[in-house]
Amino acid sequence: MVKLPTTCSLCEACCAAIMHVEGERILRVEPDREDPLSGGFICAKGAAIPEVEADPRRVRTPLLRRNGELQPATWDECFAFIEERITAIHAAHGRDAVAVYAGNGVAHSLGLQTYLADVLMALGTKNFFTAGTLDQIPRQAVSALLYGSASSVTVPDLDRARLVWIVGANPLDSNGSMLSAPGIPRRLQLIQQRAGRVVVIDPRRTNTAKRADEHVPIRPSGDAAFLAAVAHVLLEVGPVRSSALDLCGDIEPLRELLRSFAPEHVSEACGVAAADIRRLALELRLTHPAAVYGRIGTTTQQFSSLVCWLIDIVNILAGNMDVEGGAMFCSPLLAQDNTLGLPGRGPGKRLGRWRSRVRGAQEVLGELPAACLPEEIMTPGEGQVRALFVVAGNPALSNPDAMRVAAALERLELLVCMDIYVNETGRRAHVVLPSPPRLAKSNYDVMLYQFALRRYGRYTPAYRPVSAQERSDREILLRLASIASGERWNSDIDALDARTLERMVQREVARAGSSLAGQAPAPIMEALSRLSPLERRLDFALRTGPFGDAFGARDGITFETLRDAPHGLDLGPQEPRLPELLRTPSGRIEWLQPFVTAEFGRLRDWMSAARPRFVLVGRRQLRSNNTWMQHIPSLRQRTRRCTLLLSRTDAVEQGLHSDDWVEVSTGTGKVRVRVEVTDDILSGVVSLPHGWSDLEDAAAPDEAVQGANVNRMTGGATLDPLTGTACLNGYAVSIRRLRTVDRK
Ligand SMILES: Nc1nc2c(c(=O)[nH]1)N[C@H]1C(S)=C(S)[C@@H](COP(=O)(O)OP(=O)(O)OC[C@H]3O[C@@H](n4cnc5c(=O)[nH]c(N)nc54)[C@H](O)[C@@H]3O)O[C@H]1N2
Ligand SMILES: Nc1nc2c(c(=O)[nH]1)N[C@H]1C(S)=C(S)[C@@H](COP(=O)(O)OP(=O)(O)OC[C@H]3O[C@@H](n4cnc5c(=O)[nH]c(N)nc54)[C@H](O)[C@@H]3O)O[C@H]1N2
Ligand code: SF4
Ligand SMILES: [Mo]
Repeated sequence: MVKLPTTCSLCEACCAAIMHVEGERILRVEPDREDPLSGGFICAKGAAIPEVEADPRRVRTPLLRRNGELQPATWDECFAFIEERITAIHAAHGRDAVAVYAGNGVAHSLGLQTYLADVLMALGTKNFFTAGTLDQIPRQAVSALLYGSASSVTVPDLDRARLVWIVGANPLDSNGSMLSAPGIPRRLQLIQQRAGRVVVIDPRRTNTAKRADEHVPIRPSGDAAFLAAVAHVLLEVGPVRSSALDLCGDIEPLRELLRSFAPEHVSEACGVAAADIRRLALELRLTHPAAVYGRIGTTTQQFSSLVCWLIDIVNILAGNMDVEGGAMFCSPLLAQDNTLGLPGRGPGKRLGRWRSRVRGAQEVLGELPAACLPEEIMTPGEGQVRALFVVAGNPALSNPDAMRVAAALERLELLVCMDIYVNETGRRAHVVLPSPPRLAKSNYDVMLYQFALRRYGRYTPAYRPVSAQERSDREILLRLASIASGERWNSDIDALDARTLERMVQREVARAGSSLAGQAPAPIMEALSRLSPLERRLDFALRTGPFGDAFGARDGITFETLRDAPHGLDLGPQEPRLPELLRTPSGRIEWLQPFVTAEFGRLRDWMSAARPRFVLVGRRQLRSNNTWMQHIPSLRQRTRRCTLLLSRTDAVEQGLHSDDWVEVSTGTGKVRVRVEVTDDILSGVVSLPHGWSDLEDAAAPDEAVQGANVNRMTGGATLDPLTGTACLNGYAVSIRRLRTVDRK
């Protein structure tokens, strides 16, 4: 038996773990107590890795649809089939006819995220969609506008803060998001032990709210009004001086924008008493360091981009932006766009470089809103999507207007899914291409360490090579890239890989302000050649990163430094990064954005509009992982139920009891679920988790994990105006009691 250091990587916490391995089997997984970031924490999902890896439902060979059924096939057959269809579609209908949907799994896989870029480059399609427009894109788009880089997203410095506001997030169950901080329960407890305070702002009294010092039950989507009032109060008492505030330049226009948002004016609309808003704002003004942090409840609601903007404004006005213990910009070990090039200034980011064909939604950070995907498949005309690659995602379940998505998927001339299961999307595919098992993959959480509490990275090499029946994610994606670029599927992928790497090196050497300035590409390529192709990419990003040795130009880290730290390479806590981090043309924080004025107008309308009787919000439960892992035995527990949470007051009024069945509906669709009456949710708000499939549509029907797909009801119509992100929280629903006979 061997004990292998690894990273769980199932969610964003990036817990360090030790796998006990015997032969091909993972016997158990335990926390790695030597790891400086996670300090000995894993959750039930991490402990379930052995079950996931041994799961008989896992796809272990490629599948190809024959006579209407997915059947085992050889890799060669699958690639040849894809090549034939893609070549024909490209020839007849052009580049945009082939689309890509990258799911959440991409963010958790080194091979997928590294080589997906190669596929996109080769495809040259504007139809690139990701789960990001169902998730964090408003946060990143606002950062791109204000600071010139989508990576410039702050994390709350939990380890040093004295006050933290958690807005629309439930890290006790989600384990944190855009915040890689394993062991959130302990970290929050330590804040309290330091006599600090944790405040949770959420319509539901979540597990995080229960542990907090104060819970502010806010009306769904009331955050923009609430935070505008907080900013209003901060301006009234006078903002705290800081370098972030200085970098904002003249803030007079901000007073004008926020003038009408006094607490007394917004209180009714957001459901928080004016006196409480003032008290909370003053506490934030007077407690240092402190941080306001927002997640899913702030980025997938009615005013997502405006709320993200307001969170930054509040952090800046309260003197908490970019200070230790406050809201901190991270330095990852790998290069990213806010560490490369000249510090303090840059070209900035422009949104809307292209538009979606059917509804003209604007491009955001290189992608189009996922909510547009079904119409791009269903609407005839030039540029209609006819083929789709789904990489580690499950849009049939996770995307808004899910029934329409499912119908659209069935219309495709080619649907290729890269996944380890046949999920509700894969069930409709022509080809399913499985990733190799965990033991045959190397790992580094590129995207997630961007939001780590510490300057940290941890690399796990593959324990064994891929077998003759398996293909690495790199190989699969490079073969798809070959096909997309018009070459044969079996052309030399190492040569393709090397050409891409060489282009990356050339581009970096030529970049103004590059740490490689003056170096020739050839010796750099030569230096990289000591490693495997995937490790070369990592080495290049490390050595051109903020702590890298710039290929000998300075002292710093290389791939070997990382490799020699199997329990994690920790370069300490985050440090302030302004103004160096900025990549805006002005070299300032460009806070005054045109979208804000328009959004405040929309907010005023919303504040005075009639209220729906019920609005729905989502929730995550500890033993879940979006649309997958439902069926894993140790995760099928009572804590994970697909019930509609309903407040006791509303239950009495509606004559409903726990376990009664109801039909919940919107103009888009309806679901049937059981009620769970609770004291932990605001009256007028109901909550249903996502990720459950309806029994009739389940890829693997299983009574024991039966649920309802909430995305049958979410509309693809109301999108965040700046980013096209779907509104998955705070939309109106109707509730109707079902009698036993109606349930048939
Ligand atoms: N109503 C509602 N809808 C939501 C949300 C919500 O809160 N409410 N949340 C949204 C959010 S935040 C997100 S991120 C999206 C997620 O949306 P998706 O990304 O579409 O769905 P996931 O279930 O995360 O899909 C991950 C897939 O990756 C696969 N996978 C796991 N490991 C591997 C691997 O090693 N290789 C490969 N190839 N595949 C692997 C899994 O089997 C699974 O099918 O859902 C969104 N949808
Ligand atoms: N166990 C588990 N962990 C996960 C996942 C999972 O499926 N299961 N998914 C992972 C993914 S992909 C992500 S993106 C993260 C998400 O991580 P989180 O954002 O922490 O997860 P949620 O539980 O969805 O928390 C969102 C909270 O927002 C609240 N909310 C809804 N609408 C509003 C609103 O208008 N205002 C305010 N203030 N609050 C509102 C909801 O009540 C809910 O408590 O979790 C990740 N971790
Ligand atoms: S918190 Fe996330 S990363 Fe940590 S063990 Fe659980 S699933 Fe894995
Ligand atoms: Mo997500």
